[in-house]
Amino acid sequence: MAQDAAPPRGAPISDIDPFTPANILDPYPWHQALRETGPMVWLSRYGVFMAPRHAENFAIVADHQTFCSSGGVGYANFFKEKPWRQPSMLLEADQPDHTRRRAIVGRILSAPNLRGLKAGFEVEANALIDKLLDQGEVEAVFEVSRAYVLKVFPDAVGIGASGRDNLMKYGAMVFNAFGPQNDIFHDSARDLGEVSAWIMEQCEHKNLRPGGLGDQVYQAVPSGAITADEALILVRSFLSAGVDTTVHAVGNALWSFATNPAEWAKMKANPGIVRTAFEEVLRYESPFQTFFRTTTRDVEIGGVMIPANEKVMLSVGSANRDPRKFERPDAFDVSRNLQGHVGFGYGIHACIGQMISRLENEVLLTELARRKVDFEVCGEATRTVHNTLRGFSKLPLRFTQN
Ligand code: OVM
Repeated sequence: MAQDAAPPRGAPISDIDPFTPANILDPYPWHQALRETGPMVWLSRYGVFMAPRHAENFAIVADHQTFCSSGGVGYANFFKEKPWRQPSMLLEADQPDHTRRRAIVGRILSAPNLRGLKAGFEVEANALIDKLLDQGEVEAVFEVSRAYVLKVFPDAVGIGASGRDNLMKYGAMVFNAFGPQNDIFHDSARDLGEVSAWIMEQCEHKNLRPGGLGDQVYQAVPSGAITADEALILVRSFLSAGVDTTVHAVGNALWSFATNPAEWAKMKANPGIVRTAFEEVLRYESPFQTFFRTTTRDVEIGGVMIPANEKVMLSVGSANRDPRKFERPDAFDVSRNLQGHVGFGYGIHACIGQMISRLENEVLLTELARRKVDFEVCGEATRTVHNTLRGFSKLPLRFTQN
């Protein structure tokens, strides 16, 4: 399993395996252990360096020339092995192509261009809340996170109403594929051919609603800014990255507030704090936990020498709970200073969908708070065993209005 890199001399070594089900379900103790082991730790099971602290996570993503993305942002090194799918034109690309494409998609996903979506999201959120109050007890992953995100996001992109469960299946493959090729990945990839074919069909221009976010990508083709082939794979990015992440974020937000009722009380008293509150959810329970970069040259960081063409693992989850950066990092506190959290990444590859993710989450949380809805965990919550994403597969909640 380990890559072919030689074990480093003098660097701290750990045999912790971040990708066992037990370590996935309970990452914070071993994150802490690794942060205390050193600024860069050699993971002997995988033959990669990992950055457990905030400072190195930040420095690595800031230096996109040394720590590149075209080698893939998962454990697999695309310079040494064939990617499992055609690489993303944004995520798994470097300058200058990345920059050119990002300019187009970034404008489409910018706050001003998304403003028109808010009223519709509010209608959906309120219809959902009516239903939740009617039902009382619900399994929130299915009936809140998925129901809401699978409605509003694909509608915004402009794909059809049927078959949307394929988006969940595809997201599971895409994000598990950033980890090692373990059982978790293989289980998620069982219907790979069928699901990928469905996804690619949705990305065709003729299948996208005129005026939707997907169609807007194709509108950049005639000017020559991007090619039609690029447009297809850029729309695929919407469907790859925009669903599972946000579904997990909604679930993590509900869990964080349900288990920290004093923080929810602050939200009900002042729904205007939703902006910071959602950022705190991303810090406290980061949906996107880990990713990788590939070195383009020999580089020294955190006191270790990393040779060229090696994978480096970054831990968003660990960086966001580093006590060197955040006071009382294990407390969920919507009043804290969140400057520098890396829940949406940082630098030229920072999450391009962050404005629509915020819009979806902020609308739902604002409407729940404004309507003085309370929710508590009313059964056994089950976390997802997932190579990259942190969230729930079952979250029973009881909704009441006070
Ligand atoms: C993409 C893509 C897929 C998964 C995640 C992501 C976190 C991007 O296809 O561009 O960003």
